[in-house]
Amino acid sequence: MVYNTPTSVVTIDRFIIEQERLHPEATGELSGILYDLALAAKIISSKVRRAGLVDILGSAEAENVQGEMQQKLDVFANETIVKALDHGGRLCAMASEEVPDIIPIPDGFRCGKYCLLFDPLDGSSNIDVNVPVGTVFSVVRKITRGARGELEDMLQPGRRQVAAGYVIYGSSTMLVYTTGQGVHGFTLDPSIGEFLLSHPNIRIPDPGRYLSVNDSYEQHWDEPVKALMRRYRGLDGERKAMSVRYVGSLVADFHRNLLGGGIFCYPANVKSPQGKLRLLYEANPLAFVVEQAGGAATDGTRRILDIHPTELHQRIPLYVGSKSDVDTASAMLGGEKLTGVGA
Ligand code: P6P
Repeated sequence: MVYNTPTSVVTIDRFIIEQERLHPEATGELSGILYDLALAAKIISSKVRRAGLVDILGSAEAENVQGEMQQKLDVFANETIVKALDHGGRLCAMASEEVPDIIPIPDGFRCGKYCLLFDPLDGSSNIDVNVPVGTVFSVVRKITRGARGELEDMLQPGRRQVAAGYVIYGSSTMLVYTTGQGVHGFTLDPSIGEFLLSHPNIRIPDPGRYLSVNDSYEQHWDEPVKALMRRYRGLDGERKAMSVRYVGSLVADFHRNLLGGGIFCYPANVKSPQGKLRLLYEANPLAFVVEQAGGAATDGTRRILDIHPTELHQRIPLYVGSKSDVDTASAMLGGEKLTGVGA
């Protein structure tokens, strides 16, 4: 991994403004969405970091409260994002993993030209064992007539995204995003409450070092998937074995592979015939990020960003990471050769 080490302290707000200046036609609405997402991330980070203190704080029935606390953290994260973004006048609707239907902009607030889709706190069950969790987000333009967002605005192929990224609440809190001008990472300095540019122009190493897959499902995979995993493990003599790293938290596994090179795989299996992960607010945003970092993403047969969604919470098999490793998946699973738009 090679970054242009920043020579000065660049806050995310300053970076967003500088990126906006690259687009004379920009109105600042997309920048406003990114500011508001960064604010929501700081608030969620503060709460997630204290989740482990529930027991120490002497709350009665720690087990129950801890369990309840986790569940509440999903709801808290969802409400934090909705409240941070529902009144800025930049969005016409939102969609959340936590909410069955689209979330309208409240009456009395102006509607904007963008839609936000997000998973507010993916992997929250990992919080009580201190495994990193994350927020994943995707922004698309409104395509329907009228002021208010509709389901059709949400059901756009991932190639129509104008921004996407994630926040990882790990050993540090990082916000990683793209607007189609490369991928940039910002680390939260809690002492000043600012996201500072720490990883400019992230490029995913290729070929990758890491294989992330839950092979407890191996018995449920079809033969091509089993052969693919044998290939990644170097068992068929066709390539060097990859190191297996899987923490069961999508954002954590994806982020490690983005920086270190590798592939995250969640194949379809008997339990989850369409895979487990969600297309609109997990696969699509991570696919946009990884392509902008020089990687690729497929469901095994199609480029993720070309898939036309049919349902808000639809699931999809996912192979995402270093391009040559994803191309191996496409070749062995009968998929299209991926060209992607990686910068
Ligand atoms: P499994 C967490 O529940 C999650 O949605 C993702 O963050 C993670 O990648 C996946 O599920 C793990 O699923 O079936 O391996 O436990």
